[in-house]
Amino acid sequence: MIWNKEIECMPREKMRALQTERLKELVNRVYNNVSFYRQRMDEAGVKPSDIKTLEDISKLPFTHKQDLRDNYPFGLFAVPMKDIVRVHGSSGTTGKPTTVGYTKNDIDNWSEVVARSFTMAGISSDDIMQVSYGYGLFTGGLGAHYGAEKVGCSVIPISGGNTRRQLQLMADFGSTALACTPSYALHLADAMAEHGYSLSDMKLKAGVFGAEPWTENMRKELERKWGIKAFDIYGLSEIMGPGVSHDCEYHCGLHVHEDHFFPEIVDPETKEPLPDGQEGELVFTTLTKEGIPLLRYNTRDLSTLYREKCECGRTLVRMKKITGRSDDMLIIRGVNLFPSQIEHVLLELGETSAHYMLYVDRKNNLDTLELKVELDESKLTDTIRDLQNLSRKIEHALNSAIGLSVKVTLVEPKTIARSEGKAKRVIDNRNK
Ligand code: DLL
Repeated sequence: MIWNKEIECMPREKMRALQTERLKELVNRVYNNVSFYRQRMDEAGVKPSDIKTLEDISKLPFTHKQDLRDNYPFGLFAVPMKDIVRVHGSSGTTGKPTTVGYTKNDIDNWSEVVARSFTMAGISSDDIMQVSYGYGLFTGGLGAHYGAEKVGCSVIPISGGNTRRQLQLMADFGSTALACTPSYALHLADAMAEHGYSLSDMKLKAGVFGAEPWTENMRKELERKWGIKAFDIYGLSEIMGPGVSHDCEYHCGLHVHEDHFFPEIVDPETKEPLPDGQEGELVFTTLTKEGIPLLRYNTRDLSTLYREKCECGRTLVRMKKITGRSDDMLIIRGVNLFPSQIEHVLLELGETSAHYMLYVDRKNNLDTLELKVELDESKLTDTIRDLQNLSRKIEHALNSAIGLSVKVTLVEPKTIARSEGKAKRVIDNRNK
């Protein structure tokens, strides 16, 4: 099923024409309404009238998270506060939160893109959706909520946390769709037995998981543990929230709602635009947003764009599943490493759980890497020798996959901290 066939299957030339019109209007609007953009564009020597084609977008300056922080809280808003009907924010790990504002139209457009996204997951008005993303300043809860209501689902706005209650309501209400982070979905699956439930008590059919990177192997694991189809939902608060892109049943990348969010890929070093098929930093321009429109916002997420038509019939540009952020990349003894590579190897082996934590340290000027990974319940009766063999096997697999030696420590089930929202996978003690 397709939610908005006209847009989602629009011929590419027609989509380009729509985007060009919207881009020109946007650039005029921000130049006239936001002093920050007027100043940036003046400094770059570019006037709104210089933007005539989509390619001209490369003349525009980039925007970064720091620009939102510098203009905290509302300095980048392009409309008066009386037109803002909602504020969200992301806390981040350092410094001030970044705040974003939505007009009534923005909320309508956001609900539309989330509705399109959920429809890609086969979700319809027949479904009971449990929204277990956090409700609050984080965009996950309310973003999913409005989209699910637009689709006509019966929405259970349970928010994140309280695992026992999540499982109880899932069983009692017969939730058929679950929206939460993939790490929390894994935790919920593992917690079922402990709380006296089994898969036969549940009616779940689909999961829409996002807000953090996860691998194809994790998709298989979640599909197996829950007996569901698992989908990837991507987004970020600066651009809108969840629903910037989503994958369809063919899982060949995420369809970007490009009539609202224009994507580019740029070289992480030179920041020059890269052609389709090449990996780089994902940059978005919000083509319709009124509250806080952003020009060429560099997400730092690493992806690749594909424009061939998908088997599902959608012509929307696809972005490759995100494997990490350029600023989450660890450099260990000169080797680039993303936590998702560890997840891939662990699940490929399939001999431990997928709960892990990576500890980075520096001893005698040498980076060290230790992986703590939880044993599967079934391995608890193994002999010490078996367990030693298992850790050596994992060390070997990691070494050949990432080219680094990693000390693997097997720990008991449920000893690694669980997150109800975004998982924390790395503790880097090198700069302490
Ligand atoms: O995480 C919005 C969201 C909520 C998306 C619920 C999906 C579901 P922020 O807190 O601003 O917004 O964090 C955005 O999270 O730049 C990515 O690095 C990461 N991220 C979000 N979705 C995915 C995904 C929300 N599907 C940041 N895969 C983004 C990988 C993701 N990373």
